[in-house]
Amino acid sequence: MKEQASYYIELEHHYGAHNYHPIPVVIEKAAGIHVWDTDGNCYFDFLSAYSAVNQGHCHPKIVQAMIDQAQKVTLTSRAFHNNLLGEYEKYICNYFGYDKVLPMNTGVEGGETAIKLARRWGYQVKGIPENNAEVLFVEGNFWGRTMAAISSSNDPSSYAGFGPYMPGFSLIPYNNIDALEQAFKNNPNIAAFMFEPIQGEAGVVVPDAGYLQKVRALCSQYNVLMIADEVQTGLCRTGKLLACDHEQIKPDLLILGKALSGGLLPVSAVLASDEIMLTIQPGEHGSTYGGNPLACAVAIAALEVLKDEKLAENAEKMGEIFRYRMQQLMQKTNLVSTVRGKGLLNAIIIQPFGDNKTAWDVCLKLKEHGLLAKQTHGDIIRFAPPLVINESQMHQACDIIEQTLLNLH
Ligand code: IF1
Repeated sequence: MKEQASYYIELEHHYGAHNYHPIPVVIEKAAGIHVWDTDGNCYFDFLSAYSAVNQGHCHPKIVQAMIDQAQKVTLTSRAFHNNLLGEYEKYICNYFGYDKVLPMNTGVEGGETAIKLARRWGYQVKGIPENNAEVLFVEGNFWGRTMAAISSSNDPSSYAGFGPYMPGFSLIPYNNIDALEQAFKNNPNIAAFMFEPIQGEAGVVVPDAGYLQKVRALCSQYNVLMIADEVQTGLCRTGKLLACDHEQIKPDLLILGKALSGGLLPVSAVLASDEIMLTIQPGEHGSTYGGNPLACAVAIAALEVLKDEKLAENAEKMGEIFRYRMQQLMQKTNLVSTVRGKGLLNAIIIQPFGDNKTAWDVCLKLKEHGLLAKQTHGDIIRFAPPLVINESQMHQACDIIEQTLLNLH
């Protein structure tokens, strides 16, 4: 007997931690840009699991790579070699143009790994006195939920009530080159500057044109490692392979995650030069599942799909259509005050309406009309469909957004 959606929601409420407040929909199946709930209703997925399914849900080629490898060997640990890890490491290093990769699992593990590498490089190469390395972050950053990640956050919903916090982190405003140079001038112990080329959780905050190039120049000038967190902006999401590619700059450390596996299992990676990567010796960092053969096979397939299906170019084109449609919508209603983004990482800002209804209420209505999206920070709705969306699907989805917003009361 098929259970009601409420049955599944109740189970989660009773037996699961209450660390999320999901939109009330119970997904049972997914393929490409669509998901289906337990009642058989079909939805456009305009969140893409926070940009983890850029290739589309359950991409056949990536699923097949997983099935094939799962029937050979899935996990050897790094205590032994296997016949996938080296092939994957060579593939991803050549794909992004770095000497070496350190494979991990989640995005936040990638961030933690990058900070450990930066501190090591700071002591061994830059000559910062032991235990004095500083890593600089920007206000509004989000790179995960670990103690280090929340220690670098200025968002109380991320850090409040979890102290004491990790030392050696400081914050400057995002998209502010003067503040960056001032920080570098004032503190010779800064090992790295870690930031998102476009801020995701902050609400798709796009910095001024030229910001990335100026950051690159200042980091080089002051011998500070530039760490780009491309966990959400990378892998074709913003219309280029990497968001850094919009300004033709190359970070010293590149953090990837999410769509690196096409949404099949957690796979993350940190890429860097030999000078940086070799500051960590055997036994000084690692992970049970980091670089496991199953993840390697899946990640190679996921990266091949990005190129084979020209998903950066499609994201660029479909993103233009989306922002154009939203700008048209802004002429018809004052509910939407802003649309911003790059490629298929976009967001709109919703003005309060009705009896103090918010973006959450809009998302509930969008769900009723067959499109799933999620609000962030109260008044912002992020729209990030899988990069395989085509022109007619994009127009259908924009029709739903338009009809929903024009009929709100
Ligand atoms: C949640 C959003 C939040 C990330 C960037 C690293 C990580 C993330 C730029 C860590 C993770 C996820 C986490 C998830 C919701 C989602 C998210 F920004 F994508 F919307 F929270 F802000 N760098 N973002 O965005 O990767 O360890 O999760 O694999 O925690 O609610 P992870």
